[in-house]
This record gives sequence, C-alpha cells and structure tokens, in this order.
Amino acid sequence: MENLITLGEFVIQNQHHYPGATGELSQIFGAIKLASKLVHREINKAGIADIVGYAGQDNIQGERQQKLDVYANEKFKAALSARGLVCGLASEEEESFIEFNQPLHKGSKYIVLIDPVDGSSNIDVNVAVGTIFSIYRRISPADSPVQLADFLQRGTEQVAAGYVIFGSSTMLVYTTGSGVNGFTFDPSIGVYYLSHRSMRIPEKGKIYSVNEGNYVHFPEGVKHYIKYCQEHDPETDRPYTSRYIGSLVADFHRNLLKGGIFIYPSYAGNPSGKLRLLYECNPIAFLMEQAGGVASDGRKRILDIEPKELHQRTPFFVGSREMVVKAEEFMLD
Ligand code: P6P
Repeated sequence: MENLITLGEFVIQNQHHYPGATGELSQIFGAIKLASKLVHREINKAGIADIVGYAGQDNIQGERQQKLDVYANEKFKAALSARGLVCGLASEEEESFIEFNQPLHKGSKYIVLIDPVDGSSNIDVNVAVGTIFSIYRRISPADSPVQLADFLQRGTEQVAAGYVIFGSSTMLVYTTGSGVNGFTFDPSIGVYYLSHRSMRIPEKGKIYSVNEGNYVHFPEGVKHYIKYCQEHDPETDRPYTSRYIGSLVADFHRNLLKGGIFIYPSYAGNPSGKLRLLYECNPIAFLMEQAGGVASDGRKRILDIEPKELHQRTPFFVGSREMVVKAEEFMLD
C-alpha cells in the first residue's frame, strides 16, 4: 500500500520537532517549494528557452553568471519575501545581504542563506545542478533592521537546511535537526512526495570524490589520502571508486545514498579552497551530521567555524564517518 505523504503534510506533521516555530517554518518551506518548482520548469526547458548560457555579467564571485542563476535568485527572493516571516536573505548571487523591510516583515524571525543554482555552469551540458539553503533565527532585536551578524552565525545555530537537486528527477532533501528526509517531485501534478524517509549515509563507502586535476596543488595530506584510496587492499575494499561530477549537490546526494567522501581542499593560490561556508558547506554539513556522517575542513568541524565574512570559503571534507576520519588522519601528517 503506497502511503502518499506530500512535503507540505510532512513538514506540518513534524513541526513539533522545532518548538517555537508554530507553522512558520512550514510557510518558509512553502516558499522554497514554490520557487524550486519554477526553477525546475526553467531548467527542464533550458535547452530550448532563451535562458541557457551567459547572462552577460559576472556575479560578485567574478564567475560568469548563467541566466538561470539570475532567474533562480529572483524567484527565491520573491517567494521568501512574500510571506512576512523572513527578515533578510543572503545569496551567492548578491554582494551583500538583502533586508526585507515591508510592513508585512515587521517582527519576522528568520533569515535565509542560499545558493540559488550551485554548479550552474553544468546546465548547458545537461548535468544535475542544485539549490542549497540554510535557515537561522535572527539574533538582532526583532524591531530593528536585520544585521550582518544575523547571517554570520555558526552552522550549529541552523534551524533548518536542505537542497533541491535538479537531476534525472527533482528532489528536495532537508533537515530541521531531527533526521534527513527526501521528497521527489512529480511535475505532472506539481507535488513533492516523501520518497526517502530518515536518510542515513553508510558508515563507510567505496566512493571518493575530488577533482584530481588539481592534484599537484593539493596539500601533502590530501595527496597521500588519494593514494590511499587507490591502493590495492581487498580487506579494506580498496581501491575505491572515483566519482566526481563537478556539481556539489549531485556529488553529495550520490554519496549520501551510497556512502563515500567528497573533498574540496585548499590548493595552491586558494588556501581556503573554493566552496563557500555559509550557503554551501554549513547546510550540507548539517544534513550530513543529521544523516550520521561527518563534515570538517580537514581538521575542524564545519559547523563550529565562526564565520567572519558572508562569502568566505573553507576546505571541505564531507561523507561517511570512517572515510572522513581516515582522511583527517592523513591531514595530521
Ligand atoms: P571544480 C560548482 O561550480 C561548484 O561550486 C560546486 O558545485 C562543485 O563541487 C565545484 O564547484 C567544482 O569545482 O574546481 O572541481 O570544477
């Protein structure tokens, strides 16, 4: 017997897990759901609509901004600001945070950080991309303008986090601190159904995900760990399998389901690596820990890092506990 539970019903059924958020988080998820459906529609016609390719300007990261980045950023911004529960938004596509200060936002308690379309350069080559989001309660006084400090909270303070993966199917995966659940989108009726209840990453896996093209620039510990993964040792299931898509959400989602480790380390010229702490690594780390895995910068727990800047980067080691712990041992050398 199929038990069809929608994302909306599931969030309401489980809102008792996050006290003090009587239905508010459910409404914020409603906004994320709505925007994700619009992005799903555009991605799935990107090949034919005039939305593919370069939007003509660069984002604050100096990266070529794909038209879909702009579209998705605008839709998530519009959907989140329309409900009066969120007082501010920070996005990979925006230099500074954005304050929502219309009358309906008076007293709103939450802030959202988002990477609207992570891995967008993969859209043109039909590779899965994703939206990553992170939700906090504001810490500045409710009757004052939202402040940068509201966005620079440690990852441990997240109220909720998740991603939408636009792949062979579109899925929304999220946590509010009581486990991880996945919902698959049925575009024929516009509904997300619960498809992956209580997701857990296997304690150990056989997949390692790293861009080995940067090998010569990696720290010695990362080089040694990669060689460890490639050694022949049947007792420890090695050599492992190398899988790297170049789209964080896709690489993470696969490893969450199958077990594995994803590494984006520091490398020559980029001491903090490439991935952003606030709207990529913190939400993914929250999900990983809730699914029984580990997320660190190679030495320190990601969620304990004290943010200093909105777009700061961090080295990122995330995945099955045994594999990340092993990789961290090599980083001590
Ligand atoms: P590289 C996409 O641009 C992204 O931000 C992540 O989604 C992905 O994991 C990483 O960069 C890939 O970077 O340097 O290996 O191409």
